[in-house]
Amino acid sequence: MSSFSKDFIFGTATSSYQIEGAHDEGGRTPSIWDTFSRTPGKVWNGDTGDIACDHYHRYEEDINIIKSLGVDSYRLSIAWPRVFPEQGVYNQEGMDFYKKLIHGLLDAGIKPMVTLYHWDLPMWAHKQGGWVNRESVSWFLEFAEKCYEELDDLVYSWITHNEPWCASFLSYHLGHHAPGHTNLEEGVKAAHHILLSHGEAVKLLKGKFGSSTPIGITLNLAPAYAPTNTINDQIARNNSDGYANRWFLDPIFKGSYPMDMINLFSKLIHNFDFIQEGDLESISTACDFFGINYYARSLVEFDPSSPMLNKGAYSDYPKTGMGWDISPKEFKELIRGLRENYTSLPIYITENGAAYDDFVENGCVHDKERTDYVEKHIKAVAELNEEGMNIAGYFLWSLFDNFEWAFGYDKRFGMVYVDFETQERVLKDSAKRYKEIIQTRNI
Ligand code: PNW
Repeated sequence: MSSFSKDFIFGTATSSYQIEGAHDEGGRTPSIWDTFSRTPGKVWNGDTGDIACDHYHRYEEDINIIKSLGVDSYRLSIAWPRVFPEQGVYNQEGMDFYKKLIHGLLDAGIKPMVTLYHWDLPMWAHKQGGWVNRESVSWFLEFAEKCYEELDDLVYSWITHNEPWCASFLSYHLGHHAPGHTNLEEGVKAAHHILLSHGEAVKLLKGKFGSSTPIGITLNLAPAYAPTNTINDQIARNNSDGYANRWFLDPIFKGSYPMDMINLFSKLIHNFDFIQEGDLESISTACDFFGINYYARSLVEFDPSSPMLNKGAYSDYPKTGMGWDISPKEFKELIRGLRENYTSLPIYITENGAAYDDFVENGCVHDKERTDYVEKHIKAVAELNEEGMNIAGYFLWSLFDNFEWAFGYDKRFGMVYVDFETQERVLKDSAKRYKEIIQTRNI
């Protein structure tokens, strides 16, 4: 048995577009996800976040659910188009929703961890190129500044960005997420501007605001493995690691982009002038903690026809409902590697969880597979801490079944089941088990 100290933070996480609904209320204007989800063929079943979990109207009931789980902290994100529905136009009503929500959490004894950007870029910003346009950095800073002004004395910690890889490469290069573009140069530029906006937002909080609220960034990291030791497979492994992980880790922690990836990208991108003098210094501004979203390892093999020279390889690991490998061992290897090569900052696991096909049976949801998945990863966290890896907290993704991006409502990640017809919420078995782990601080 392993135990957790009493100051270890157990939490759960959501994001604005995935749960709020009320897409046209309170002065909110559309984000790229409203547009993308309305574009035929982009999201499973044509699902949108118009209603989602209707959290915008039900946040009080939802705070009670969060409280009933016994978590120490709740990670939420702020919808930028609620706060700035048009360029330069601040909307107090939008901000007030988050004030009420955060006050409610504090009253319930729950520490709010707040992400500024979890992918709902306002359409007004997209119409000017979105993250591909360097101006996006100043738009983001204006948004961040308002959030700091209004909320900094209430939040427990800030996260500038959730998963820059998804917001850049998955969205502008691979086209699976909004805005659905398929251009490597756009992806690399978007990644750069997102990273730069992160560094500038850290400087703003610590400098002008003189705030001591901890601030960090969350990356999704997928440690890469190859099925064989052939040179070609090892090249594939290295490139996958470079594309998914090092392209973000290196600038944040080392102040440089990985040269092997610059070389690879330079076959398609001929001019890197968008990386300007001083940018990398800003991107590597010291943070207070590092957030990691971990779901699975990736197993890749060489593919001469693919732009990044790799493709998913056959893996015999058990899978979650997303088809992702259940890989807690690789999670431990990832954390050890980060400690060795990148950072000694406190680490928060800001997301970890699994999707399965759940259903309600006599008022219960017996999600044994999710419970197993969560137990395995929490146990790994405890063991990593026994090795001195300094993981400060664990946030289960997700509180609710919600709008799972390109998969719409087809994939359920919640520990609380949501009936999207009635909006009824039902605690799954995994939630009950999570509550027990938090109470006993043992696994
Ligand atoms: C993360 N991929 O997204 C997000 O932070 C959450 O909003 C999301 O619901 C959760 O993980 C589960 O998917 C990802 O395709 C989406 O590699 C897609 C990928 C990775 C992370």
